[in-house]
Amino acid sequence: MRRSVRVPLYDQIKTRLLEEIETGRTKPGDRMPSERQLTQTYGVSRMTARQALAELESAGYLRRVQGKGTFASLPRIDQPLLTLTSFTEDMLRRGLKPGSQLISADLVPAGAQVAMALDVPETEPVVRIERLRLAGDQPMALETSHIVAALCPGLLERDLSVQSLYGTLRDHYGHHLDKARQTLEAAAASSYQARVLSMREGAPVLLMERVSRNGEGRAIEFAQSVYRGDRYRFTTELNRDAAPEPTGLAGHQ
Ligand code: 16G
Repeated sequence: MRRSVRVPLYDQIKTRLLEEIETGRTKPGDRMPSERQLTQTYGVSRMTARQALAELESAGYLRRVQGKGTFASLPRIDQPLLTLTSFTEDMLRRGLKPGSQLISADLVPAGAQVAMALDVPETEPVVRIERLRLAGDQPMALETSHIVAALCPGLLERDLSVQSLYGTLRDHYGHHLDKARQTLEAAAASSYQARVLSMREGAPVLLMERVSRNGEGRAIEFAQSVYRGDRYRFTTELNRDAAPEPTGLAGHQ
């Protein structure tokens, strides 16, 4: 290993092992190297090896099983449900490499559901983009975005397998997304979703629908996303407002 002066050794080992897991070269359940093996492979002290493993364990990338050894695992992405962020931003914030595979990009009439979400007539042409979203090489979500074509001329020619959609909408079309309304529900992966997301058919997925609006309240994007149920956990902060006392519950404390 190249001994970098700025990045501590345990951090370099941790990054190596993490890459192995995130790229799928080491699969969940595979045995991880022991402290002793790490000291031999990288020529580091036992303390350094221990620290690398401890950090991976606390980040959920490995599990120690008493008497059996240490095994790789994939943690869930803990996603707050309070801020309007893009997939690219979400992955970067977690130190993961965002990626996309473009499945399809077409110009289609909005149709009833999209028309209602984007406040346009059903015949309005919309750009429909279907992408598989990746963290490293791991499939995380299948996203279908709809944007009114008149709001983004030339969008179909842009390479959205390498560019962020939100970044493109902002930088090339001046659409700053300010707020969004999102719903979340559980479902079972269809055979198509299972194949694309490398899951078993019927495995749990989370369906999200999001309508994002600009500062003037105009609907810019309607997205339908299917997230792997085994890789995501959504977190939200709850405040107890000064809600009105429920009536008719006398006797309940
Ligand atoms: C998020 C959004 C999606 C949007 C995408 C843009 C949900 C739940 N999430 O994943 O609407 O299209 O970010 O990501 O729908 P990008 O800017 O990285 O392309």
